[in-house]
Amino acid sequence: MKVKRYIGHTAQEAMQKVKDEMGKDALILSTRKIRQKGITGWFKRPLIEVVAAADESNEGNFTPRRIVPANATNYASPVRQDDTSKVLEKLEAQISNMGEILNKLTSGFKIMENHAGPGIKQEYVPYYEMLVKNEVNEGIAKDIIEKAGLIHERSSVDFERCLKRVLMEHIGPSRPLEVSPGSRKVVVFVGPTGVGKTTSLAKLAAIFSIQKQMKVGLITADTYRIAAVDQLKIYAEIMEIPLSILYSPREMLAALEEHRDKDVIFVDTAGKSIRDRAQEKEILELISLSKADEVYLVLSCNTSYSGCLNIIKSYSFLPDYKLLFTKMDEASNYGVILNCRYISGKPLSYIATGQSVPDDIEVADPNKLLSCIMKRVEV
Ligand SMILES: Nc1nc2c(ncn2[C@@H]2O[C@H](COP(=O)(O)OP(=O)(O)OP(=O)(O)O)[C@@H](O)[C@H]2O)c(=O)[nH]1
Ligand SMILES: [Mg+2]
Repeated sequence: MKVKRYIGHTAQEAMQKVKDEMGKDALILSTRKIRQKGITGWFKRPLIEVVAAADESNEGNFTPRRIVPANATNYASPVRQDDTSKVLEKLEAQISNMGEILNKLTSGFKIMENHAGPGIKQEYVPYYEMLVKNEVNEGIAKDIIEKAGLIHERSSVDFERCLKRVLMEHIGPSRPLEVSPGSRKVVVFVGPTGVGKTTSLAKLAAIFSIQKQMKVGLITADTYRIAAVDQLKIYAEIMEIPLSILYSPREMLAALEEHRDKDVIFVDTAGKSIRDRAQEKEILELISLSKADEVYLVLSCNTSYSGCLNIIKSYSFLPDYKLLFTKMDEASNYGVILNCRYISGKPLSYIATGQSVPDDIEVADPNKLLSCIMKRVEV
């Protein structure tokens, strides 16, 4: 099964792309209007995004089980109140993003002006700059360089090796999901809205059920939006995995009972906005009622440093969790992963690298991360 996103200037154009690539019977998962990137995008006609699925073995000859024309009637509808607030929210995010870019530029100039760096020995400055260029936060980069410097000065080991050692300690070992047949594991996905919780959950559900031949169950507690339930329903139908829908955390016990024979149960939750205390309570209830074995905090690699800081702070109510990163394909480098590891102290699990289910996810590889963070050394 392959899930892919198509963009067109009109619905017809996007649908034509779907037809051309996936065949005329591709399953349409969702359609929506999207704005073009950048401030100027708000003044241009919106584009149309269509997410479609097709069985890879049957591509071009796929018989849909059910067609869900999500949002299909929305094209001509006038701008509503919630659309306006979404536009404002996006504008705010873009403005804060611009602030972030300005900060980075200013700090870049500071490095150029004062080549000695922020209290760092001259010989280490190129490494500091390399980390900062790879979007490691300046304070974190300084701390890492200082730690490596201390090891270097106390030993005869060259600085680069010391730096790699310290970076490896901060990246830490990866802790992907381990499931053994018969021992039912409950895994809960939490995170901000739109980061890729449901898609990542579907990718792992497919890997565990199709590739690893485990008995998988799905539970969704995201009943705030009809489209959210439909999204997981479609994945569940395609993968032939049973799905239970919870309208209140209290229904968790009954749902678990429905999945009593499963090896692993994936629980999807609604995206949480920062400081939503009611939703925090609901997530905690879901975790405790399901006796969750693992919780994955899903974060997008597109998030700024201050964004990550706020998200990680806002999830400090969780007893424990692992970090799962998405949208690596849209990010320019890997510093964000190191920053989140450093701030949260929580282990890495998976990195998602695109929209295709189940292909675009991999176990976080510390060596690969290290070499990406250490790239472009200018010494
Ligand atoms: N480029 C890219 N897109 C991704 C990735 N993971 C998810 N997406 C896309 O991000 C969008 C949102 O994904 P969802 O899985 O619905 O996100 P969510 O966190 O469940 O969203 P809510 O339930 O609304 O909070 C979809 O268009 C996905 O296809 C990824 O690794 N790379
Ligand atoms: Mg979701």
